[in-house]
Amino acid sequence: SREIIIAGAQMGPIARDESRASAVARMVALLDRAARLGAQMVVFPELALTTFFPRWFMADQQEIDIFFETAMPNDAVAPLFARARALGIAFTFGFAEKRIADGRVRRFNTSIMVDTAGEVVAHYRKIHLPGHAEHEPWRAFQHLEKRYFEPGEAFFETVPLLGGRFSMAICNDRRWPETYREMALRGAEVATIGYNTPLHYAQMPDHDHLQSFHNHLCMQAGAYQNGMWVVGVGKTGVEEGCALLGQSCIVAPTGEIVAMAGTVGDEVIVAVCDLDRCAEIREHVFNFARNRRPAMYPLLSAT
Ligand code: ING
Repeated sequence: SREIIIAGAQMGPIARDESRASAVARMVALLDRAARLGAQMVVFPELALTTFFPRWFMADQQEIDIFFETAMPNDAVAPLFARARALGIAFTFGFAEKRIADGRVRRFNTSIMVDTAGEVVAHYRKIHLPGHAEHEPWRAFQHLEKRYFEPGEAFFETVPLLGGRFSMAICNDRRWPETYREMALRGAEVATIGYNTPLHYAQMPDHDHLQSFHNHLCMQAGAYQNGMWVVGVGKTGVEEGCALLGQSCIVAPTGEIVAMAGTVGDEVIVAVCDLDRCAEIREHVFNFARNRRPAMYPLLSAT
């Protein structure tokens, strides 16, 4: 068996004016608690350093850019990197990334993977951006990810770490079956997925009561149909008046939820994840080589 103890570090609300130092201090406290529980890897939510700012329309780019990091690592997250390195713990977290690339400023909803030595070993930039690009005042709150971020242009890579292979996704990505299949075809054994999910979905309020069900449905199906561990970790609670879904969870390759958060605040969940258990699925019911027939799904690979 290849057992890794993985923790999900769920976070409660981050206020609009909460400092990076405050959010990072909370992350360090969660890391310490995860360490006491034996964790070797800690997964933090999407946009873990700031409030979920796409809930507001802002016209002024300078105001928007307050929520972005222009370097990573940076001084604000140094205490987190230092503590994790001292503890020998790998971790992932999401943040708003502003970078200069190809001679122009680019902004992404990004997640990074940091190894046990404190080195950034992978970036992932959110591929499926939900929401809308223009101010829509009819909504109780905005969801302007399509305005504030560009879609990621790199694929779902896998990273060798702690004796396994890890892939990152972010929030809306977890709703798309393609996310998990692409990761699994690339050999991923664990998918880490941070999320910020409002309980209210403005275009379809009749589904609001289904947010919890859909959250787990997607990750349990993704885990089972691809024989992967899935670690889904939310930013939760009522954040600036907007209720965000909790129920962070760790899902086994069988699709079973083996750990789940019970609060809507800062909370650590932990599970012993035997990566060899992926084979229970990938060598049998979802043996891709033996049973999958990609030639019969030509539209799946069509752009
Ligand atoms: N948030 C939400 C998510 O995909 C959403 C958007 C909410 C989509 C509810 C569908 C239903 O979980 C982010 N940040 O992607």
